[in-house]
Amino acid sequence: MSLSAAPVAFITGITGQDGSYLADFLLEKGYVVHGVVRRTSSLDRSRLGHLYTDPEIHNRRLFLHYADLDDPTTLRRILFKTAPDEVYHLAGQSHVGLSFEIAESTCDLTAMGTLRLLEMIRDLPKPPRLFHASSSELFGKPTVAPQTEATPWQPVSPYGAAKAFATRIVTIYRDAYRLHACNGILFNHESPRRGENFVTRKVCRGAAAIKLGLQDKLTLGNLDALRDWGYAPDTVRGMWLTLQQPEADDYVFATGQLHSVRDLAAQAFAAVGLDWEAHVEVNAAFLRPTEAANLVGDPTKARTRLGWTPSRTFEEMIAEMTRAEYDALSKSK
Ligand code: NAP
Ligand code: F7E
Repeated sequence: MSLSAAPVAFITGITGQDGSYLADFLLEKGYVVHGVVRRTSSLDRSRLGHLYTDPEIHNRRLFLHYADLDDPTTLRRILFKTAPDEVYHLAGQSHVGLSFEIAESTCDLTAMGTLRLLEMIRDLPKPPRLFHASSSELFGKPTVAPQTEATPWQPVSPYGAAKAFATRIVTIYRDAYRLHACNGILFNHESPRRGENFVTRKVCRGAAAIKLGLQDKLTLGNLDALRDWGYAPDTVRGMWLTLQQPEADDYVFATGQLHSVRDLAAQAFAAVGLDWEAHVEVNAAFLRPTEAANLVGDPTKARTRLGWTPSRTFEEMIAEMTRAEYDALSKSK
């Protein structure tokens, strides 16, 4: 495909776990990809390193632009200049526990940031299709399980409340202005590129570090918490499938399987031949003021309409993540 005929994607949050996998996926499909990066004191964008250092890709098919969700003038200018066919809106403060500590900026970026982006898209000469990364945190403590696209929302965190606003405003703009705007209601999804302060990565890294003698103990919060943990590369495939449909719609992406933090620790420590109970301790500092519960998704709509299915089991994913931590820590030892 010639570059001028290639579809053009625009990703907010390209340096994050999902953004980096989505960039890999879209480049593989022949897209030209534009991504938003923030100015930081270090140029180390580790999740994009393999693309950034490839001269066939960087500044040929992958373009990075400095902007910020709270800098609408710049974002608007880049959107006009790049004229994307598809926008994937993944940027935001994504840590639920931290959203209690930095509530105002989390809500501004997540809720108002999405509204500002919709306003920009609405003004473009040819409005692109929009995917918004919504979250199972919408549901809070639902009374029905598993949750579907029709389950009522009752968020219990600043993050969840902000995602609820953002999700609803996407559907309002879809209906009011006929935008092709879609929500993916994403349940937890993990990978070796997960941020280090999310529980799966923290546990896999802790198990590997203890095995290598780099750490004695792993300190966690609520061991009884249950989550529906899927695999991030599967989720980004779902994002793309969502935007390829003739009608804009919302989809749940989930595995339908629940595991506890306890199960997670048992799996990760077993992967390096250790007994988790000998190494894990609990500290109330990692508990949250309120905690979502009973979150397990029903992906039937995504499966039947998009042909989407998860490619990894929880056990396979945790083994892969723990192996990746072990290899990385062994090299730096
Ligand atoms: P992540 O790894 O935390 O990445 C977040 C991305 O947002 C990073 O690229 C970050 O840039 C960028 N960002 C943060 N604040 C920004 C700002 N003010 N302006 C511009 N960019 C900003 O998150 P993720 O796991 O990839 O998740 C992607 C999206 O899906 C998020 O919206 C998240 O809330 C949502 N989601 C994720 C999950 C999950 O399980 N992963 C589940 C449901 C929903 P820096 O690299 O510069 O920090
Ligand atoms: O916590 C418990 C914690 O921070 C998972 C984000 O991607 O998914 C993610 O949010 C569970 C919670 O993810 C520790 O209390 C125990 O019950 O990995 P997490 P999250 O809060 O579920 C949703 C769908 C999103 O939308 C978010 O963007 O594990 N837990 N001990 C711990 N959690 C952390 N982080 N650290 C602990 O030590």
